[in-house]
Amino acid sequence: MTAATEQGHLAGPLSVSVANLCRRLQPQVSARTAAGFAEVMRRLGAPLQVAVAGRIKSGKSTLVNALIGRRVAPTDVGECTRLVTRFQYGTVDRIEVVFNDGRKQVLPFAPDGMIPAELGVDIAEVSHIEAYLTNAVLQGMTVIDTPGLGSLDAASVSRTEQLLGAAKHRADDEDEEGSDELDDTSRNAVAGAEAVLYVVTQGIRADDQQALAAFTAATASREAGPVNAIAVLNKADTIAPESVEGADGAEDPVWAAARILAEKQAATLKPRVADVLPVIGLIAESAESGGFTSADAEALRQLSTLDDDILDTMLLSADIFTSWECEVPSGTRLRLLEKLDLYGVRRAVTAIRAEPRITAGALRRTLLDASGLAAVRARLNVVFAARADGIKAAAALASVTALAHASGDPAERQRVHDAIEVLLAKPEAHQLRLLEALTLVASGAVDMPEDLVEEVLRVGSNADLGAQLGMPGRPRPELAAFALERAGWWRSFASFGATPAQSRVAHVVHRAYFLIWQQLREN
Ligand SMILES: Nc1nc2c(ncn2[C@@H]2O[C@H](COP(=O)(O)OP(=O)(O)OP(=O)(O)O)[C@@H](O)[C@H]2O)c(=O)[nH]1
Ligand SMILES: [Mg+2]
Repeated sequence: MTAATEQGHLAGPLSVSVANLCRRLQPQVSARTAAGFAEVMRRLGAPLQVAVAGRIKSGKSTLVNALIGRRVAPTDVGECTRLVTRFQYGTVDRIEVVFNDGRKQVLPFAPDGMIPAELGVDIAEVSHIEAYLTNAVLQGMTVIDTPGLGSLDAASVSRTEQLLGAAKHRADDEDEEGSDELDDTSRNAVAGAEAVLYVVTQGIRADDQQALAAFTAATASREAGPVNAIAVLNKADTIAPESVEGADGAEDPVWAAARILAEKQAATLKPRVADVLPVIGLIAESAESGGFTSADAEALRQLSTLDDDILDTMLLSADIFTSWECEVPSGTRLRLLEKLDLYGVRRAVTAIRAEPRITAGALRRTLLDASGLAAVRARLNVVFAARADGIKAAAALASVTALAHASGDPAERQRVHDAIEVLLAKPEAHQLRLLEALTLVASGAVDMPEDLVEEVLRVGSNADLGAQLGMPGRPRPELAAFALERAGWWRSFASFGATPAQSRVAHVVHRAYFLIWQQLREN
C-alpha cells in the first residue's frame, strides 16, 4: 500500500500531520509498533467512527436504522443484537463476518434487506460484523451498532466495552516472540470508536455514567467529553406526562415532558455530554426507512373517522388498541403499533383530522418532524462532522502513544514522545487545545455568558472559515477584518475582566481567531 492510498480522504490538516508522523516513525520502531501505526494511518483516512451505545433495549439499532435511512440492523431479537456491527460506506452492499482469529466470511443480506437474524456460524468465535452499504450518510461517518451494556450476556457486554475503550488491558502481556501481529493492548488502542451517540431512556443508571466515562478516558489524548459524545433521550413517546412536573397542560404534554426530562438528564450526565436531545427512534425509523407505507396511511385515515371517545379509549393501551372491535383489522392495527406505537398513531390521526386530504407522503414527513430526528442529525453535523479533524487526530495520537507505551522499549517510547512534542507545537495542533477549551465551556466546567459559549462552539467547528466566523459566504476581506477584531477582543478579555479559568479559554480562542486571520490573508 502506498502512502497516498493509505491517506484516503483525511479530515483536515491536523490529521495529515499525524499521518505524516506515523509514516516518518514507521522505519524507526519495532515491526509490531509499525503494524499498529499502519492501522492508525488507515483509520485516519476513514470516516469518523461513531458508536451508538447504551443500555440493553434502549433502541440503539432502531436509531441506527433511522440514521442510515434503511431498516438494516436487526431490532428486538436474533443473535446479531449481541454483536458489534460496523455500518460503513462501500461500492457494493455486502456483509462480512469477522472472526476472532482474523478470518472473514461473506454473507448475503436477508431477503428483507437486513442483516440476517441468525448468521449460521458459531457466534462465540465472531469478533464483529462489517456491513458495507452504498449509502450517502455513511460517506460522512461509519455508524457502529453495539450490543446493550448492562445485558445479562457477559460476552456481548465485553464486546461493547472493548469498542468503547473500556476493556481492561491485559496486565500480563506475555510477548509472542518476533510476531508483528497486534497484541490485545494495541488492538484495543486502535479499535476504539472516535465518537459516541449515547442512547438513554427515561431512567439513567450508574452504569450509563461509567460507560461514558470509560469511553471519554480511552478515546482522546486528553480528557474529552462533550466534544465527541452526544446523548439522546430515546423513546420519548413512552414518557408519561403526569410523571413529570411541569408537563401537564402543554400543547403536546409528551414532548414537553421529554424536554424537561432531557434537561434533567443533561445535568446528571454533565460534563460527559453537553446536552441530551429527546427523540422517538421508532417513528424516525419508520418514517425514514420506507417502513411507513401508503397502506398504513390509509388505515390511519380510517381510524381518524372514529368517535373521539372511542379513539381515546383505544389509545389507552396497546392491548385495548389491538383487541377493540373496529373496522380496521386487528392485524393492521398491530402493524401500526409496531411502526408508530400509540403516540405515533395519535399524532398521525391528529394530523389527518387537521388536514383530511393530507397525502401519505406528507403524513410521513409530519411523523418524521414529530420524531425529533432532524435535531439529532443537525447536532451530529455540528458536533462530529465539523470537528472530525480534531477528534480523529486526537484519537490517533492517543493510539500512537498507547502503541509506543506497549512496545516496552524506552528508546522507542522516547522517539515517539519527541515526535509528538514537535507536532503539538505546530499551528494546526492548536485545534486540540481548542477542543479542550470547547469541552470546558460546553460542559459548564468554565462559566461563560451564553453568547460567548456560542461563539466558542462556532469557532471550534472546522466547517469552513466563513461558518466558523458566523458569516458564511461573506467576502474574504470582510472575514479577515472580523477575525482580527474578535482576536483583539478575546485578548483583552483574557487580560481584563475574565476569571483565571475564563482567561485560559480566552487565550485559546484569541489564538484561534488569529490563525483564521492568517489563513485568510495567505490565499
Ligand atoms: N415506543 C418506542 N419504542 C421504541 C423506540 N425505539 C425503539 N423502540 C422499541 O424498543 C425495542 C428495542 O429496540 P432495539 O432498537 O432493538 O434496541 P437495542 O438497544 O438495539 O437493543 P439491544 O441491541 O438488544 O440491546 C424494539 O421493540 C423497538 O421497536 C421508541 O422511540 N419508541
Ligand atoms: Mg440492538
